[in-house]
Amino acid sequence: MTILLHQYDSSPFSEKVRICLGIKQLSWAAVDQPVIMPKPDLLALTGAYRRIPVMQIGADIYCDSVLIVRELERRFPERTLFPARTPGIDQALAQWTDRSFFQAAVAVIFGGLGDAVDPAFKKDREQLSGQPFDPAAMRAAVPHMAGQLRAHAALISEQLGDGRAFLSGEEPGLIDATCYYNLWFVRSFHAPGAAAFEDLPGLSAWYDRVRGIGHGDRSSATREDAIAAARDATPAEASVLPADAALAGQDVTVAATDYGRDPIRGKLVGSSHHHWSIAREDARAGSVVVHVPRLTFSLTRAH
Ligand SMILES: N[C@@H](CCC(=O)N[C@@H](CS)C(=O)NCC(=O)O)C(=O)O
Repeated sequence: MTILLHQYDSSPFSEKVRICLGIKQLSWAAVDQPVIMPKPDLLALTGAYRRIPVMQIGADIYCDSVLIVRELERRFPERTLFPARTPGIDQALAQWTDRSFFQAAVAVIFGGLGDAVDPAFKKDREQLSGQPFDPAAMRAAVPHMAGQLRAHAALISEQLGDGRAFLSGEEPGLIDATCYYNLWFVRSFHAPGAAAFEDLPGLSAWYDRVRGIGHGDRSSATREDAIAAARDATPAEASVLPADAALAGQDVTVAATDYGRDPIRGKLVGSSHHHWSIAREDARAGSVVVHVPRLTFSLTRAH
């Protein structure tokens, strides 16, 4: 079954996944979704989750880059994302890159762009985050945030200090993708912001090596094709952890706890220490199972 990645090209979290697809040299198809709401074709698959990226394999829908890369490694173990055999700590690194490091990159980009940001985008992101999108405050924060960005990037430079090609050693892995995408985001959307990091020893050469990995064998598919692929497929077998037995088959909601918290409703059909799987029916996509990570999501029994 084809790997479909619901994404848009300017999405940094999608870039994390695209580099992982490149490391594994996989074939996949990009399904481009809108950058702002509404996203009816994405929500037909996820139920409510609006963020990007989302990976679809048949009728299995994987939300959040953290769970997407875990699932890629599970299904396609060749060319491992964990070349140093430290999968736990490598995946834990997302709690750094996707939060404080990402926030510094966002602040440098949008503070630098200032009033050039599209009003519809601003309004959408205010709804997404529940916070005002305030260009003046962002601009005022740029000197501090550029310093933060440099401090984050200096950790990458330090890791490269012994002359290694990639962050784990001579082979690229998930940690290269997770550390790379924030710098890619700044370089791509507010090039002057890259002054905060590009002179750090080893950084630019490593950046070019990670960029050189590429995105694997990319094609594209339409949103209609993706919905048809879900409708024509049967979700993979799932099982629930013994600790979650009381919730098995029950109506639940799961939602992100940081931003874009729209709750996904369905029946709990699978779980592990790392994820929950929710079965739902959709008028267009048929029977699908939506998978979310446990970390940064919550689960509530529906009443
Ligand atoms: N923790 C999520 C964060 C995803 C995220 O914030 N994605 C951005 C785009 S890179 C997003 O969805 N923005 C709002 C939107 O596109 O509607 C992940 O790792 O996938």
